[in-house]
Amino acid sequence: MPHLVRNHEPKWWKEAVVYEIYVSSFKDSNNDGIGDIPGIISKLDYLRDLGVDVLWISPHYKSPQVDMGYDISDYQQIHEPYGSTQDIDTLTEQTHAHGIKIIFDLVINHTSDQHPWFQESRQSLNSPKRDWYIWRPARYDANGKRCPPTNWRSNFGGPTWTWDEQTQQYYFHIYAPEQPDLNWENPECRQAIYDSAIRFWLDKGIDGFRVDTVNRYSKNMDFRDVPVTDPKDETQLAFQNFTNGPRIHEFISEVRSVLADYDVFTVGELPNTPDEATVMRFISAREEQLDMVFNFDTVYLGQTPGDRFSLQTFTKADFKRELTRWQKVIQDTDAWTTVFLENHDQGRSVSRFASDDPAHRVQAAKMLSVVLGTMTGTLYLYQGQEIGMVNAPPSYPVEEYKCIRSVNHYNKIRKQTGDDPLAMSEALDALQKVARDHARVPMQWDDSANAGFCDANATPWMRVLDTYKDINVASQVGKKDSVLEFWKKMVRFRKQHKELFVYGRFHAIDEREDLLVFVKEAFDGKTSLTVANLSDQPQEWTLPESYSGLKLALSTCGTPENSRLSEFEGRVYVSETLL
Ligand code: TEU
Ligand code: CA
Repeated sequence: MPHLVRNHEPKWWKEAVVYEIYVSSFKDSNNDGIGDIPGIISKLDYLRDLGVDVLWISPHYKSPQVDMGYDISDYQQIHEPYGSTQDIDTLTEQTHAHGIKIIFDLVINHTSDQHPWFQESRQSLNSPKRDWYIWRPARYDANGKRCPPTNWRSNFGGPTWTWDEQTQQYYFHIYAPEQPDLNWENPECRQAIYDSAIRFWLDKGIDGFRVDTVNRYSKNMDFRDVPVTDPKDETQLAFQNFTNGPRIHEFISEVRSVLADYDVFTVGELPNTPDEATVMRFISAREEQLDMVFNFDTVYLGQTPGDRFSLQTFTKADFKRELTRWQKVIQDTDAWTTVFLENHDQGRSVSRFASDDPAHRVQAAKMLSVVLGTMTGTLYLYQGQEIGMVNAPPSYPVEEYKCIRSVNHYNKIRKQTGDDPLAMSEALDALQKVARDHARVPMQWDDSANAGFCDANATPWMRVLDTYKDINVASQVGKKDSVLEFWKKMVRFRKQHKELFVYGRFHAIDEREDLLVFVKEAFDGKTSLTVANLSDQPQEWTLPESYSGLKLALSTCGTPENSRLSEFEGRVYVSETLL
């Protein structure tokens, strides 16, 4: 039944396919082993051919790189190995010349401890910038031992508080000690953030921001202990106390009013927020907060909220439920959503949600492309996803994991268990499944040594995965059955029928464990049906009676069979008028 109402006001950023570039690992132009801005510029033709509309550039700002640039020491300078101010201006200009827009990462929950603001803040108790960060006195236990103000655990392990010798107080940090949280309660501090981190770049003509950990600006400022749930650890999970705090919407409104003078969009990270009503307040258009957010419920599958490396099992039913949840929530509302399975903080989707077995991974990657490419929302791809890159294998040595979160976790287990072999092998297994490192290895461009990321005689900052010989751009360009060419086709198809795929109404129509089947309806009555076999076994399947008028438009399989789906096959059927 055509519903004849256009629910979502059309916007360019709703229709966009956004591609995230992790600068360090995309393309190294000068063989120092670190990806850089000229490297990105050299690949703009590739990105245009892929069909992406927006580039999201991971933090390129000056940084000591304790957390890969999410620790910024100067918002207006460039991390030197990445290039110069001239390079970033050229990137913006060249990206635009390719008909592509560009957004930057906005990291304003915290700075680096090397930022001049923090340097000044830590000088003395009456520094004019003392209140720009969150300082609290120590507590003392019954034995007179000095303790942090709360027992909260930071996101990278260890306390959220670090002692400062000079001024004899603790400062607060949700992430690493080298990433002190800015005090958003201080209006002067907020204005400095807006000028330095936001207006400065908008005035240069960028098209928006991916907003880092946006729901953590406001905390519970009364700082009380949480109940002990993990007696083994000196700190306790407490993320509820620094997520979606009491003033969060007020702060985001203010940010929004800074952005209001520009034609830009924002996509905010909304970690640890599964509650639908809470999310709606961030994404409903009339709330005037963010244009859309990343909900992490799908990529968190298999992890414990707040405790990434405590692995849990999850089923295909869990995957389907989480993946499709926001499709329905935004329906009949003025809210907008995102479609994604990867970013620089997550393992590879083929490995996590399908199969990286060499016998299946090409089919599996294409199947995920069919699913994502026909879902409602703004579609995000992460570098390497378009060629079906997979996680590092179980044999990957622990020394190769570089991410602060991975390293901290491994060291913590070593310390807690006295290097117990079983515990250590479990820890390594967890890294192999969900470490952030899998997304951060060099992009696989060709089959030369170092995969074309840098020259053979250079040393990449992270080792290139051995899979580069089989999974790389050069071997897929122009090859009909490749993951890359499939993604290109999918992106074109999505845009051609954007009323259906970008904006359409969604409903799931099959409850079989191994199949994901959903229908999309455009406001003018056009219909499509997506079917995906999530298993490594063929499945008997025929088009449901009520949709028998639809015609096969696309399949991941060379010769699709009438009543049977092959392993990891994905298909899209559409109303005849669309063919
Ligand atoms: O990550 C945001 C964040 O809160 C994550 O810790 C998230 O909760 C986690 O991935 C879920 O397990 C952002 C950046 O994407 C990340 O790279 C940074 O390390 C972090 O912020 C700090 O800036
Ligand atoms: Ca370089």
